Amino acid sequence: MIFFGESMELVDRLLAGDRRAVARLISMIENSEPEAITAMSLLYEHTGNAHIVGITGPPGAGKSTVVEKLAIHARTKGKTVGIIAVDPSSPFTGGALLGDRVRMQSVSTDPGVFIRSMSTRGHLGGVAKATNDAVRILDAFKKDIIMVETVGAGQSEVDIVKTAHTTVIVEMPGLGDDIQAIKAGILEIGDIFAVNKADRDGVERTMTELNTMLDLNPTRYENGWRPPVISVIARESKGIEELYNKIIEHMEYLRSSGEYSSVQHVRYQEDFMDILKQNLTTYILNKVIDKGKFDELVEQLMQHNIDPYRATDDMLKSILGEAICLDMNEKGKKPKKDKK
Ligand SMILES: Nc1nc2c(ncn2[C@@H]2O[C@H](COP(=O)(O)OP(=O)(O)OP(=O)(O)O)[C@@H](O)[C@H]2O)c(=O)[nH]1
Ligand SMILES: [Mg+2]
Repeated sequence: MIFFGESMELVDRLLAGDRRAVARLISMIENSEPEAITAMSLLYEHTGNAHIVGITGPPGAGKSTVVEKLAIHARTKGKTVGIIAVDPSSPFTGGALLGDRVRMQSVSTDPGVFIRSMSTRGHLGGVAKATNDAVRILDAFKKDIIMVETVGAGQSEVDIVKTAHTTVIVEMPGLGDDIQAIKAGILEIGDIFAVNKADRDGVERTMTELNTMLDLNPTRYENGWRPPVISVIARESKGIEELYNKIIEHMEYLRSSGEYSSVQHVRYQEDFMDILKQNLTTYILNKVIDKGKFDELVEQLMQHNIDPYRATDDMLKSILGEAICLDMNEKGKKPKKDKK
């Protein structure tokens, strides 16, 4: 348990550049410690400066390698870097070859780089919210570019990249027929497509396919940014400078076109909504536990004395004092069919 003064001290240390304070606060977020909220609230005024880059794509496409090389390149440009990997199998958590991990370690000893992996398990408020908080912490920690790596598979990954300014999709050649299905979802969210492992066969074909699919569906960018498709050999740092330049170009485009404010609108809206949802859920669930009515209703459900919709309505009515189940008529019952 830490108190207000301690939260304040933690934030002061973080703002003064203490890496251990950053690690501690992210852990508090991961463990859903209520005291973390005080710290996050105090941090808030120091956030809003970082360029947030989502890096996603299929498993093993080379996302971590791309992230690492981008970080090295960004450092040569004098930028500080924060990296968050939301993936249990990522090299950051030790799932990959030793060689990758050693290289990661060399980046992580650079005081201008902060790397953190986040487990996808066990977040009461959802992994997207925990990640957003971690991003904000690194933002307040004055990292210029924050990269968030996720495996592009489920909804939570999409939620995470929704809050990025620039989303890079890392692809690789040779995904076969599955590629159409995979791409359908990612075309909507990608600002830049990096086809990695260009040292292998089939990179041209993958690039052509991506370009064709982008051209088939130009509504998203007809008046603005057309997502570029570039080839990369991350392992050899080839194409990394071009990728980095595209990321910077995209940010400049966002600012000069005014799209930045609509991206920010979505980011702040999602963020606010996440916190609202989490607090509301906690509030309601605490009441459910307090009232002890939950078990009673489960019993009735088992007896088929009540249906789950009606049970939810009853439960919420007893907590909030009003019906919020909109499908029910004014008596709170389904209308009976007229008998003929
Ligand atoms: N041939 C080739 N292999 C590469 C290249 N870049 C990365 N790899 C290898 O691909 C494998 C996966 O790379 P990662 O960077 O861990 O890929 P990832 O997308 O982060 O993987 P997950 O996080 O597990 O989904 C590793 O063995 C890398 O060494 C490349 O440009 N060419
Ligand atoms: Mg990875």
